Amino acid sequence: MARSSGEISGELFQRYRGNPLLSPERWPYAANAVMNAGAAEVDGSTVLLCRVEDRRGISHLTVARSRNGVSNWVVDDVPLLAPDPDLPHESWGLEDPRITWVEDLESWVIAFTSFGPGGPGLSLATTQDFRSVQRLGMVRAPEDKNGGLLSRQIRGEYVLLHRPVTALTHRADVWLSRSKDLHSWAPPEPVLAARPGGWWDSARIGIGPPPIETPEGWLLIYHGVRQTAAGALYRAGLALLDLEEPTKVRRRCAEWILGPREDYELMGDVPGVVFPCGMIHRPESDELRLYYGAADSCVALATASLSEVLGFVVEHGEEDSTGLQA
Ligand code: BMA
Repeated sequence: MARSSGEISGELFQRYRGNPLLSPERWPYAANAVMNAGAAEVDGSTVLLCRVEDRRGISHLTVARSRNGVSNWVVDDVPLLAPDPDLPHESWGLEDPRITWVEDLESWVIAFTSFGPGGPGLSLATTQDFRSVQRLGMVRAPEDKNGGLLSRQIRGEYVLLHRPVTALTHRADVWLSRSKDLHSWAPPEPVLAARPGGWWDSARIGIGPPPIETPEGWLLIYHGVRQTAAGALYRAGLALLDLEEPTKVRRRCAEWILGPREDYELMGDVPGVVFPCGMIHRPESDELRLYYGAADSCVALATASLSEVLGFVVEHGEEDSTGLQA
């Protein structure tokens, strides 16, 4: 695959030279922006479930497919998931999907933000083929977003990472909730907190793609926000969560691993945003493909070697001492 100059500079993730992969200009119907796509490998093809913002400002989720995951994208003419007029909590749009294959359900589980007058909440849906979906409804009330399910149960429970904002603390950190049936959920438990002061991830954080299971732990790529005089800067960082107790942060890297730098990340509806929601691991080549929204306008790709990323986070990450205390 053609890679950009990151390869020479020694960065962990290298941007695909053909970025952006998907943009509103090449969409089959009128759209303002295409961004923040969840990713899945389905029958040998890559499926990106894209957040598409229409020209009212309301988002829906539409599938784009590619045999090689980088080019020749074929985009559906109609959304897979669009706001249901009978559901007020979806009336302002569906956003930022994350996709997890859950073996014991023999389904993909899609976690997405459902936005309505009550604020952003977190909803789930399942699919077997990305051609039809079954809604499970809103599972976390506003304000909550950035949800992603782990791919297996832990001690008989599904685990959902998410980002509630509580009226009490006004903090925007990563928490997790557990459920035996994906319908009733135990109260959230804290996982990873925004770091105070001058840090790149000081204003708020949220997961990127659902973490992937590795021998070292759940590999988590998360987004962190810093407020600047020019607005919010969205970057991505790395952490490792304990395999059997994912509230324990085994490692967290100090530096971000991907931040806005290229024109398509710096210019758009919201300049200075990289927002990963999809990740695919290709074991045969050790490759990680990270699909991310850029400047809230298009979808881009960066790749890395999983073993290098794991080596990096184990060597350079520190045990997290900034996590929220329960
Ligand atoms: C977040 C989400 C994302 C968006 C990002 C930057 O709060 O709404 O969809 O990409 O802000 O604007």
